[in-house]
Amino acid sequence: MSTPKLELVSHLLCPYVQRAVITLLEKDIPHERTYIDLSNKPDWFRQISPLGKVPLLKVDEEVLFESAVICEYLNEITPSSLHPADPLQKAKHRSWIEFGSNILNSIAGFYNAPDQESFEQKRNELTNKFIWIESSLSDRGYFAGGTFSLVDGVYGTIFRYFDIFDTIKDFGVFDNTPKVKEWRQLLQTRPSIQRAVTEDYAEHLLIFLQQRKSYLSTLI
Ligand SMILES: N[C@@H](CCC(=O)N[C@@H](CS)C(=O)NCC(=O)O)C(=O)O
Repeated sequence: MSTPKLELVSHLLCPYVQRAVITLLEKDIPHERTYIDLSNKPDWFRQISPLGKVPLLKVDEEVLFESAVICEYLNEITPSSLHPADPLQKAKHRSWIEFGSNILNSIAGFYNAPDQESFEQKRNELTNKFIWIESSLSDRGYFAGGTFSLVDGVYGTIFRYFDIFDTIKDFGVFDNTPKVKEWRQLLQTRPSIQRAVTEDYAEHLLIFLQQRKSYLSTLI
């Protein structure tokens, strides 16, 4: 199958966009990226985005939405797979990808928490979610061991938040999850994960966190 013309409609900070970028980079797929301002959505974007969300993938004249769908499509139109072949293992990877989206909700709760009490609640929620992952991780290497999979990309974008949170304070979220800690370090070295954001990502994220006017903002 020849690769169609691909354009990823993106936002500088969006972790779901990063999932798609990581897949594009892992699979070495030529594409264009267009960044939009979600606080001032262009009309052309509103007209093609059914949920008003990024990422969107324009495929020639067609439009795909939802990061999971986009990643699966990109994975399928190119050789080799970023999923295990075994149906049960593949389904498990998809479950943990979904869990990753749920963690992103907890992360949003963490940086938006208005006071110390709700902040602590969200910190504990995150700690407990990583304890769940600890029990599903392989003993060494990537999620499934030796091979990088879509699920690894998802968690690479999650850990990127903690790279910035760590510059504010050590919140101890990974204190009881040694395998997750090692996995996080390994993912930091993966070129597709490093290159899934622009060079000024950290600056933008810090400004975004300051603007929350949340408990975390007061610690910055
Ligand atoms: N389930 C969606 C979630 C995408 C999503 O939440 N994108 C956010 C940015 S990270 C968005 O576009 N929000 C719309 C807005 O802020 O108005 C996916 O996996 O693609």
